[in-house]
Amino acid sequence: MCGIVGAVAERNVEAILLEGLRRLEYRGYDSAGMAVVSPQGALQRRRAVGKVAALAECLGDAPLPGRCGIAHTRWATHGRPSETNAHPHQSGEGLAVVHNGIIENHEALRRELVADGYRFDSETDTEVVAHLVARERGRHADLLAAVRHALARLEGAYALAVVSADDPGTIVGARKGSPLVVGVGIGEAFLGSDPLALLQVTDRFVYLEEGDVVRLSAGGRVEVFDAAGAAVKREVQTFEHGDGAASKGDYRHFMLKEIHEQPAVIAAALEGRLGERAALVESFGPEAEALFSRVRQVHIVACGTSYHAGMVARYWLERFAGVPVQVEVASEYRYRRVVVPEDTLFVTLSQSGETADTLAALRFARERGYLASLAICNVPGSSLVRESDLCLMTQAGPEIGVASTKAFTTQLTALMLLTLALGRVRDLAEETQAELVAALRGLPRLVERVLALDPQIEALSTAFAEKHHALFLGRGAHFPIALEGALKLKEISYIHAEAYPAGELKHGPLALVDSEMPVISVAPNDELLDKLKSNLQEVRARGGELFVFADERVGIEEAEGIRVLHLPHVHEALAPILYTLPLQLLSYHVAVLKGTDVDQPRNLAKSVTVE
Ligand code: HGA
Repeated sequence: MCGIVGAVAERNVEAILLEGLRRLEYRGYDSAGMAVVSPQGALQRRRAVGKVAALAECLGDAPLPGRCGIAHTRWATHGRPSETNAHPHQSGEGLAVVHNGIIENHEALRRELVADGYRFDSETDTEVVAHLVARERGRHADLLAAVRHALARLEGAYALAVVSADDPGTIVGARKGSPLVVGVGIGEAFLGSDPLALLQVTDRFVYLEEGDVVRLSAGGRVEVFDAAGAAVKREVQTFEHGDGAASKGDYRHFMLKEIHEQPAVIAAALEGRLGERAALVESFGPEAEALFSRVRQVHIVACGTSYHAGMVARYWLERFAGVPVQVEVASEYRYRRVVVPEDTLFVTLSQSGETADTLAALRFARERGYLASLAICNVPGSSLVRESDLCLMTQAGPEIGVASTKAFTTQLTALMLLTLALGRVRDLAEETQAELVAALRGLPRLVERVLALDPQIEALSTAFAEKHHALFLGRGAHFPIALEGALKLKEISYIHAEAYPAGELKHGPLALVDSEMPVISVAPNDELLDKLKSNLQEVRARGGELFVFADERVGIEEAEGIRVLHLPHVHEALAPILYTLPLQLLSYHVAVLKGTDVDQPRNLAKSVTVE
């Protein structure tokens, strides 16, 4: 999704802004732009379609000197990707705006502004903000007052940054529904839609809250005002993950690096949360024990990969904690007339904690009489975390690859902790708790062993490079893993992939199976193994080529038309986590063979902050 960077410094800001945009590239975008107020007090702008490198080239030819500026990477929602639609948007020659989000009443505002004599150059919703602020600037003494009055007219979601030639050395930012952080420097101040954009200049951040407006001015001055307009102090927080997270290290792609980080981040997700023989319920917060003992139902709401994690959790929570569970995608849930039984826990899952639909679902749920809300999230200080009653951080560290990998397996780890915590207060047998705790402790080591199979998985990937379709099969808690495997393949290799519960095969998808349709199946050693084996025979009998990831103990061996990769034996409850890895690696290698943009697949964006 779109990215914002802003800087007011004692030096030229072009390089800072450009580096900030490069660091936001991972989020997915279609065009980029920058506006800087020159030493002579003139506002100048450059924009380019495509990558930040294209903007850099344009700046190489025509630099933007100046100590105050804003920049943006755009992921189009209103108006096609083009130079005219790229941000910053200007009103006249003197004022420029960058915006993340959607202005829902833009049509009405556009009509009003056109009637007032404003000329629109773009098809975007954002341009109304530029003209609105410019109109208000004519009526008020400074940019801050003008932005505040303009905000009062906006409906929808935004993170904004505004500069004006009439207010040199000043940036005004605002957030409502889209994240925005202030980077605190020495004698300089920065703005970013994600702290990662600014780690080259600072590690100290103020996370703006809903409705906040901020003014950055010369000398590093930062003034924050809340939604009511009162000056407020917001805590300055130090970013703990270091800047290494934003570099690929020795890996060819962020995705590969993040896949290989999984043993470490799963261990981090468990750290301090396991006792000798049981999970520590208080990891979910001091009130968790009292709340969890009242839980009689769980509703899980999420999007994309996080939704698949929620689907796995349903199997775990029902089996080990004995609670009924509903799992739903947030974009559907938020528009449904949900019936909430008494004492239902509302759980949201999101890597970024800013996923627009999930956040809206949480806000919608607040009015529905849930017992409490729990966010399982990777970004501390994110909106989802701040607005939920309880939270559990997944500790995956920044995830840059658009296709989620380590965020998913750490979500699953966190959900197993939730299962154990709810199980504990609901009398799950102590022996079972101890067995699962021991299995969790051994999980990072097993994940390392699966990663060591990478060369074999890479060898398998050659069979997919020329294919146009693939079918993923799984049963029980591995059906969502099959869904996640298909999603990964679609996202980064653009091969059409579908996933089915293996038992559904003969109810339709079997008609698709022939030698051109590779079928991938995960076959852990669980109670459904024999049933799965029969389903695999059904595929073989129709000439389908099978790729099976199987437990080393299940006795599925290679034969004509069946390629088998054996995985180390794992406690069957944790198998969904382990079996995710070969599917991630397979998609990765297929995408590399196909030469796609692995970390930034076409049309997709990281952290989907618009509806
Ligand atoms: N609506 C604006 C910004 C889109 C956005 O935030 N994407 O993530 C546009 O279309 O330019």
